[in-house]
Amino acid sequence: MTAGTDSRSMERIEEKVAAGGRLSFDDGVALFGCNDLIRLGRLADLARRRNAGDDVYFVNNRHINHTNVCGNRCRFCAFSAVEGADDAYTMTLDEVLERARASLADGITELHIVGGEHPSLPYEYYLEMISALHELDPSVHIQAFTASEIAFFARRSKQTVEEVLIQFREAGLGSMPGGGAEIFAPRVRGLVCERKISGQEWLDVMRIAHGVGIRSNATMLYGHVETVEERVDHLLRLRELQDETGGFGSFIPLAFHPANTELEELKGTTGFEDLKVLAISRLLLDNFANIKAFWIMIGIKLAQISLHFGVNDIDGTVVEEKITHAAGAETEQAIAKDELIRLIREAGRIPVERDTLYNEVRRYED
Ligand code: V47
Repeated sequence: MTAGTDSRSMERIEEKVAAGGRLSFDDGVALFGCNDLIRLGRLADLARRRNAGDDVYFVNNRHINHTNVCGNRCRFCAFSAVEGADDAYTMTLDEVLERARASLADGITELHIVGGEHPSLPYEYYLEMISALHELDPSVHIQAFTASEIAFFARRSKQTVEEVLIQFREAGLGSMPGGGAEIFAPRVRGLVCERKISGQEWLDVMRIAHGVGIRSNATMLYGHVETVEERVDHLLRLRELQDETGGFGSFIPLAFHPANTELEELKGTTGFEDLKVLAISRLLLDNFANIKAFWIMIGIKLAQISLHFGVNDIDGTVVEEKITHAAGAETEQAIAKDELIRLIREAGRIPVERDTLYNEVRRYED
């Protein structure tokens, strides 16, 4: 334990959690000051069992990153490229459809689509993409476009965020992924993503999405220039919005990967830190049913261990991942369903294939 968090403070937090009480900002900071990882894990595991039970979810999905051209040029991002650069790419609608079609045979239930904020692609490109994917197989859920992309589409098409969301919903958009949140604090955004929408705007887009019936996820990019206080502030602002709308399906902490980014001098996160962030997220986000480990970012072995540190969702089969791999991720790009089932079983939990909205697709009990 660090000097900041004595055993007495931990006992007080443990009593609060055991009684089902809500943790404060100061409790959150104290938890980050605790280096007794097993103690944190045990507490998060208690909260996990109470909020989510023993089922561990995974989804049979495919990611598609249609373009890497982006005007935001975030300093933590190795994926984005300037229009016209050698490494810039933009898929045609046929290329997007071809990727989706190739995965339908594998029984995917979700397409997860995020890309750069391309300064010159027409608004219709995105709308047609969603319509065409929806027509290809209406039973596949389309989870697409971060809050930042949606705000960008609204600016480009000179419409309100609500109008844009309704058009996409009508075209076949099912829900939104949680990216683009980074860290809400203006200080951090000024340092790492000054052109991106503000933290407040991100929350406002999500509030509007939830209001028109589009559920979403939430993320936090950690391990770069943020302080512990800024992490806690981020988590509590998400908790506050979830109290208001109930529209978040899951929370995913994203471990910063520095290679090929403008923050390359920073070290990547450690396994210790990754587990700590997952456990504390479970403890602070008492109104989020699902805390998800994105195995692509923290590795499949740590993702398995995280099932005893507050996590109850291990994300998906993924198939193709470009954002973290551009930044030096050494994980595979895909994992077979059978392997996810084996990992979850070995951790003593029940594998449950889910759809995007957490409806059960198939339970794998022994
Ligand atoms: O918005 C960018 C992050 C996000 C780096 O909703 C980086 O289920 C680490 O949001 N190192 C995109 N992270 C991915 C994302 C996501 C992933 C999995 C599941 C879900 C979900 C959402 O990746 C970006 C940004 O926050 N990111 N660069 C990097 N170098």
